[in-house]
Amino acid sequence: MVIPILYGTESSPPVRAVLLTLRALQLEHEFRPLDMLAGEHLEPEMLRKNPQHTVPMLEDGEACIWDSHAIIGYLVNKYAMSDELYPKDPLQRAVVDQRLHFETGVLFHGIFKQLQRAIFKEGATEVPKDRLAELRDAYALLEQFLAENPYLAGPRLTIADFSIVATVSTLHLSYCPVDGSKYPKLSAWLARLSALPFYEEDNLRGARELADRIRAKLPKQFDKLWQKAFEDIKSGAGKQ
Ligand SMILES: N[C@@H](CCC(=O)N[C@@H](CS)C(=O)NCC(=O)O)C(=O)O
Repeated sequence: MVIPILYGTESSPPVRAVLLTLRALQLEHEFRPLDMLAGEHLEPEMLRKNPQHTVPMLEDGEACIWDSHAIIGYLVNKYAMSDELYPKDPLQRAVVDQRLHFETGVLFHGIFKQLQRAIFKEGATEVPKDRLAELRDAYALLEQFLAENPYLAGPRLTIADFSIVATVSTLHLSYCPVDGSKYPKLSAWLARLSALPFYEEDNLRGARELADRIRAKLPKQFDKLWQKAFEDIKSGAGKQ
């Protein structure tokens, strides 16, 4: 039997969104790690499979699918026993899709990638204030998304939670801890997700690895708040 192959690196938030989805589906798969710093994702064979050279990339038989949001929707559509993680009901699906687009446009490309550029390409040694303000605005929006429900797209866990927790946990551990006094629902949601079985293996390990690299570039901002963020996420503090 051919099993899906996931290419990527655990430090990448969108790769971890796929790992969380694969785990929820209990889907047998192979993980093929790519050394991005060595440019393995740019090898001709990989470019043939994904000319956009991004990870995650899923190979399922003859098909190559990239962009984490396309991958996790596909995995549920094709392999899930029910549509709970990605509801078929048009309105419920629209809410999940809105959250997924929020992850792509606002959290990942709008904020996370800009922060990465500032730190790793432009040599900033502190989180730029305007970026920090954008990140806090995004946290405030997520707090509103969670106003009525324990999960981002309603009463049940969906792929929107997997996609957003992979990025938010990274931002939380590296650039700006989610302050529970300002964002109590977001903080409780993070703790709720961090209590998932295998969360450490599927998300936290890679998030920590990346956060360690980022924080090494931000010596002044490695303070008690960051330490607390690490301890809380490990102990599941605030879980509800
Ligand atoms: N929106 C895409 C983002 C993918 C992305 O930019 N991944 C980064 C790693 S976190 C990457 O592959 N960078 C290498 C490159 O673009 O060449 C997704 O959700 O899959």
